[in-house]
Amino acid sequence: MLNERNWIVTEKHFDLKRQNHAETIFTIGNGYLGTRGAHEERYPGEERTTFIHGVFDDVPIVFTELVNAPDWLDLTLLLGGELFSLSEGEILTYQRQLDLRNGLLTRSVEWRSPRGVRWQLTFERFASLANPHLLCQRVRATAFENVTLEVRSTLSGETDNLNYKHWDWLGQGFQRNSAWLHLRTRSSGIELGVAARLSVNGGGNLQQTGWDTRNAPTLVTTTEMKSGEAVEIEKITAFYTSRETNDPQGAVRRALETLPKRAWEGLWESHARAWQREWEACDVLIEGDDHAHLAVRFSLFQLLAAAPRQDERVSIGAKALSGYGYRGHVFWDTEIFMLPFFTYTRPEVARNLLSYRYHTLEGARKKARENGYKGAQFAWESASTGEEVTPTWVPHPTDRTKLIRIWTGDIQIHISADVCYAIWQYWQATGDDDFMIHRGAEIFLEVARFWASRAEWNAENGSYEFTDVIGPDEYHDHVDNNAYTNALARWQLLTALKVLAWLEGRNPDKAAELRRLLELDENELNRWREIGEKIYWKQDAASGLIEQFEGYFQRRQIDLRSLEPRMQSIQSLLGIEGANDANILKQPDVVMLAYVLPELFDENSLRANYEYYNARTDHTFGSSLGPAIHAIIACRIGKPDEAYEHFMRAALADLEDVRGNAHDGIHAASAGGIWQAVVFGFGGLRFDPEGPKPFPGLPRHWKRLVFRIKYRGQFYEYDLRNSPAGGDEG
Ligand code: IFM
Repeated sequence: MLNERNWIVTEKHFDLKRQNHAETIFTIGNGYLGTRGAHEERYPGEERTTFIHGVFDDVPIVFTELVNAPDWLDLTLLLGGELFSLSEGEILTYQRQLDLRNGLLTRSVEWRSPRGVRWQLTFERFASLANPHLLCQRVRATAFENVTLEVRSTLSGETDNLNYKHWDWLGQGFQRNSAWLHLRTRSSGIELGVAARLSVNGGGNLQQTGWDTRNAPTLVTTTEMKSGEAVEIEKITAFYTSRETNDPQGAVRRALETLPKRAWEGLWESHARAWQREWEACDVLIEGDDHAHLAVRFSLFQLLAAAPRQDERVSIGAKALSGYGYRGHVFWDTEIFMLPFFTYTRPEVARNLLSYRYHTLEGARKKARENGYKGAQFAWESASTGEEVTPTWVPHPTDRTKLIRIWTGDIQIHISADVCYAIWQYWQATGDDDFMIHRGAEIFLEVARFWASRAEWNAENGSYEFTDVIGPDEYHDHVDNNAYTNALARWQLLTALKVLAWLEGRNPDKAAELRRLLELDENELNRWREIGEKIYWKQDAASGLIEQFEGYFQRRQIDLRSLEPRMQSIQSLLGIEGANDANILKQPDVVMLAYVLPELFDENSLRANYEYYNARTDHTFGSSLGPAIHAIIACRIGKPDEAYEHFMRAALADLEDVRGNAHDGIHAASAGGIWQAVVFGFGGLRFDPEGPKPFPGLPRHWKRLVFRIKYRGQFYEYDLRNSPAGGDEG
């Protein structure tokens, strides 16, 4: 399936105005760290960041954030004494390419210096997938005059997060061609070792020197180049933190010492093989739509680049490892949007991501306790401990004199059920009983306990209610009986009972241990059933329409079409209160429910709810999480063209920056949603007792769709084609 087309993302022009968007797009990573695509040389306004999974540190307002690690890209080139910078001189040719097959980022430039010397330069870099502690760079430089080339490489511990500093200096070392730094984060006390080795091959009269400047050791090599002769610069950097070893600075030095003199080729081979194995598990082929095909692969690449393979104490944040957006915090984005991709193609990664929720269960218990509830309430935004890290107040986006109260951390409670939903889906898909026995079941029971303590009995209508919540649609806060929240709570409570019953049969000792540990008795279990069965639920019998929350139908009716064309979200147009009072949604809510729990909808009600809410959703500037879900439901009601429109809105969110915010980092949830839209939307994949089965409905112009999944240990590949008449064949 690994065909030759649609693997390369290309940038044809150097454009500083769009540099932050390009940095996001050209992010590379290996599941240990991610590095934005800043250039080797520096430019004003750049965001050169490397985030290492799990390296969080305290910061005002957002509590904690992923820390920008020391920059490993830095290479300053002095070409015949002139500083190489694309802002100076003349760019004769320019091309930057990310090869999605293997994460190789290449930049080829022909440049005439201000003094008129012509240079040909090729920069390459990759973050090894085979050994995620190693980062590799190579530069080939050819001058068309006899000149001196000077290469400087600084390892700087002065990096910051948008001006906020997290690193304290502990030590450093400097040798002929290598340097190392030992740092520690200020509050969380995570130690980091970083070392770099610089070698220059070619030219004559090679001299290596440098400066052992405190917190910025700099390696310097000069060589005399002859006109037309190529010189090759190789730089290998190693990172370790105290999260993996007690001796990070020793580990990085050893990592470099054991490498051969010229290490690129060997490291490249094992790296490229590792990527090939990844793609063999999950590649998607789309024939007839190169644009969509590249966008799908780009999304999968970014998910794979952020997928923790060696660490089960971290998860993927909303912007993966590619930008400052949401500061590395983890949302339901991971469980509901990204996880299905991993569950069905790379279950080992899915297990790690779910284990993160197990390891942060204490934080969820704390949150429940502090809010006066029982059990475990997962944080809306989570970081290393699982405690709530949603900011409470943030500066107003346009009026900096004002603060906005963010309520999601207080009352967007559906996430606790979403985590369980993802565990259940993983368990169904993999049959990983071990995970359910030792981790999943405890989470299920603790979350059920939370729901039961959060539910309120309403004697008047004879049901249990969840009042004062935020559902998936965040334009509406402080609402009562949000349909998504209530349905997921019901599902969770009743499924927790099933999980416990299963555990009692499968591993009675573990069941007894959990009952003892959690002090669970029959009364409590009966109460879960009673609440689950009596949760408030309202659906119009004739139309099948579900009210998103109590009173939603009475909100101010706005015809979205009357506000088009617009370049801002409905919330910015109407203000927070204005949007809250109106009937426009930021993202699917009842439609989201239709996707997550399809058994609650028959054909008519699926159509009725989709049509109703689709017309009232801010698809263009609401949440990026929405379009992929709308695409799936549009497929299910037989509207492939409309589905395709939603799908492309999701697929191009990053590559073409359709929302104008891709500079903050990739839309990782959307990336996961795109895979789901392909597989469960256009591919129509469903699971019944006999196994997975596709019910395809390809967009008219797609000739062929091929994808593969792993289900209960077996691989399945689907090769779906559009028949010439326009229908499709499985
Ligand atoms: O989790 C999402 C939410 O659904 C919409 N606002 C952004 C969050 C992070 O992506």
